[in-house]
Amino acid sequence: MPAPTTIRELRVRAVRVPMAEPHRTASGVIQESPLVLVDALTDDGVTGHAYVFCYASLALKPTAGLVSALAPLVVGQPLAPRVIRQTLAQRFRLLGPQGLTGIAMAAIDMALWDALARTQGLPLVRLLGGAPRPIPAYGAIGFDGEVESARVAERWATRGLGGVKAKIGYPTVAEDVAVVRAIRRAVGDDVAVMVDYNQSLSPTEAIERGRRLAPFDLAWIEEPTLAHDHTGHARIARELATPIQCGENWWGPLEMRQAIDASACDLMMPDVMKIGGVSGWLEAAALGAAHGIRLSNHLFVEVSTHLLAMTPTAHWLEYADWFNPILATPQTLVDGCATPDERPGSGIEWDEDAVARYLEA
Ligand code: SMN
Ligand code: MG
Repeated sequence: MPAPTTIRELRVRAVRVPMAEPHRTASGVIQESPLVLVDALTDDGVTGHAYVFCYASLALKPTAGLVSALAPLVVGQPLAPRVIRQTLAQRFRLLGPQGLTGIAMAAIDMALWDALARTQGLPLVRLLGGAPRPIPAYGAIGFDGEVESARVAERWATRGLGGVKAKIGYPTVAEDVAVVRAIRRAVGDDVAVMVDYNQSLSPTEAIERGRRLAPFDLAWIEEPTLAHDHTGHARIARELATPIQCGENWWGPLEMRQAIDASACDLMMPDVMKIGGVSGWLEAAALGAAHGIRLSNHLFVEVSTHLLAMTPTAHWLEYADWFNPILATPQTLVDGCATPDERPGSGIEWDEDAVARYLEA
């Protein structure tokens, strides 16, 4: 038997990638993408790539520092991402596997899976026993008012996307209704329209506002209340006919299980980073399949395209191009769908010139 591939080195870099347009939500504005890039070098000459999104630039250096601090637990070990995940999880049992520690573990996990797929000469979707297939994509609309929201919605629809998702949660329900009405008018009845409150309402307000949005045939209402308030979400889901969507802020498959146990929502959209990397997603996909719950992703378009393609209950791909400036081969869309391609790995290659430009000293 050949000796198992081992991990030779972890390289960690931090970049701040400017956004073409700021992304406004009911819970704050994102002006740039603070990303930590991880390269996992193996002893057979393969390098795996992954990035994590720190949301706020102030978290960039602490996250990069955490990933670097974990290198001694990883370097010299066999390239077995699920084993490494257990080692790291055990290491963080007392400190806690959430927040920056969770992000650091996911960064390593995703880089190791990318390396493993490359070592095997397979795209990630095939390594995981799936096959490339097209996943329908939707585009994002910021918290930008009636006119701009309708304009952006029309732009996505013209590009062939079958769905659009608008940030709402304006000061009044009348404004929410006006924005959704304008979007529906702009895209017609055949494009799916979703809305995202980014946790900005109380459960009671969410029920009141959700009822006023009923005439617009929304595909879902996302995070109407606090992300970790599963009981509150369950109340909303019980009262409204429109499906409730949650998941981008769940830390690990255990929290997803708690949300399922609470009947918190109808649809789920784990974030591959917060759910625990590729290893965490595999557990989430199994939970989704066992419970018959449709799953979408949150950001991380390339690796999520591979993962959705092998997820039995895959629903929508959230498309975003924010991180494209540092990617040599960003995910493409054809007829409004993303399909993982046949290159080995999870679809991530750096544009090294761009990385050098945005590198944080
Ligand atoms: C979102 C929020 C914050 C940063 C990125 C994305 C959002 C989404 O809730 O659903 O895409
Ligand atoms: Mg969201």
